[in-house]
Amino acid sequence: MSYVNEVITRVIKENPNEPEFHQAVKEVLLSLEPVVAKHEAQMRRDALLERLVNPERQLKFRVPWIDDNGQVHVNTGYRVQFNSAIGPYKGGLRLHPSVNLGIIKFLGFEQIFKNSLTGLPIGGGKGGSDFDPKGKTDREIMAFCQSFMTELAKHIGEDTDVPAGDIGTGAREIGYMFGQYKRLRNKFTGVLTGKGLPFGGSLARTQATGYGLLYITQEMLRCHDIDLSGKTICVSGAGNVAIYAIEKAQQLGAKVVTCSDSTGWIYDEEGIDVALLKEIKEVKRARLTEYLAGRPHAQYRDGKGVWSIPCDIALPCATQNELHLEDAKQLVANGVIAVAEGANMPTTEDATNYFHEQGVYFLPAKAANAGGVATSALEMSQNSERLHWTFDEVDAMLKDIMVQLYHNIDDAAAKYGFDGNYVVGANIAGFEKVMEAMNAQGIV
Ligand code: NDP
Ligand code: 2IT
Repeated sequence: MSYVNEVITRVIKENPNEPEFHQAVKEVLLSLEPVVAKHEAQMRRDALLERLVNPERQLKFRVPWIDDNGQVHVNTGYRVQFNSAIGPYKGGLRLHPSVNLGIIKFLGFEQIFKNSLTGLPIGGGKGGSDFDPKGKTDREIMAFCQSFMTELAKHIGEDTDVPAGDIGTGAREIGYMFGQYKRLRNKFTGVLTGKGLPFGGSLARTQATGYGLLYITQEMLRCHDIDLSGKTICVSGAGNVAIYAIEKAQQLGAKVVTCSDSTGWIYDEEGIDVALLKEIKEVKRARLTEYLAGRPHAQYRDGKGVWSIPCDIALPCATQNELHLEDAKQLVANGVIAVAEGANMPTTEDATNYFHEQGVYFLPAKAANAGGVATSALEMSQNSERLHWTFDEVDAMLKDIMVQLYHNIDDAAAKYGFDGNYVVGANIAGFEKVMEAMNAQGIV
């Protein structure tokens, strides 16, 4: 058995019931075969891949909190500090009832390579809880966040581990967590990113993941002599990533016709009204059904379905494994030319393979959505130097990072004979830097 397959087999055996983690490890390690072939003896001797797939530290803790009626609830909190070879652990906190250790491990593992691809000094980590923020009052959210941070604070710090937002964690949650950290530590530091603007947040962080997704998609298309302007786009999701992907796509002259949440989806053939979407999701925290009140000509359907709408470009921006083989077949039959992942691992393995076979340009999450964490690293820089950069400064750096990132993964794919395969390119380019750092730091 090849070294890579030996390690995959061990991961599956030693981490039972964690299918998302197995999926992420398989996808990365299999595409590293050409690099492993060059360094196999040393990598085996140093157990490099075994160390890569084992988190440096994983924390699981109790989070008790009291609701508005005086009832006590108990959730489980997680932080997986996966790899600090190139910088302090960095990655978001997911608050969603589906959260478990395997999901946090898959996200933390992906984050190692994503963060490496940004070119900035950040290691990989991820955390969260099975707490469900839906339907909770602000006071209940605060009670949860304070309890969660009371334990998490013992393990993080501006030079150790810097959490941020993800599904269910936005500016409100980061604000409550920051307040509790400061109170516990008596220190005002950049220990979290995605903070509010008055207390160290970076301009353009809110927009960064969605905007970055469009910057890299535009650069990839430009390099294939395709203009993004005038294209029809299907987006899934209606959260932070989806909203700012839609906004930037429209600014660049494309038409986005769909969005979705966990109850249903919208098809607006005149183009999604992004101001209305922000009002529903960012202000009212309501369901997508409300969209029809503002746009009566649009269509709302329960369940899933955005990938049935004909489009040139598909941008999955909701959650993992939301775009299946049948969806990929329908998209290809409808003439899709490019898919770029705003969410983490939204495309299943067989759907990804199908896109490659059919010659669809495919940008994987660790490259396509790296703009969010890259801008988080820019927030860390501003906090360290106690300065505040303008929106245009941060946005220009974000754009440069995404353009550079595209060429980096394109070059890495070509170097190993996988021209145009950005999955292989991203995994190899992300890994090589981490491997070099791990080798230089000895067996740790
Ligand atoms: P939000 O919580 O802001 O939005 C998530 C959206 O996806 C909502 O519309 C939500 O619907 C929908 N959704 C979430 N889970 C499910 C599910 N299980 N089934 C169906 N729909 C679902 O999260 P973000 O926009 O921040 O995150 C979206 C994706 O992007 C995630 O994969 C995240 O890891 C990734 N990401 C986020 C970054 C960031 O900076 N925020 C950076 C890089 C990646 P509903 O509200 O009904 O639950
Ligand atoms: O998946 C991700 O990259 C994020 N949720 C953002 C992490 C961050 O630290 O900004």
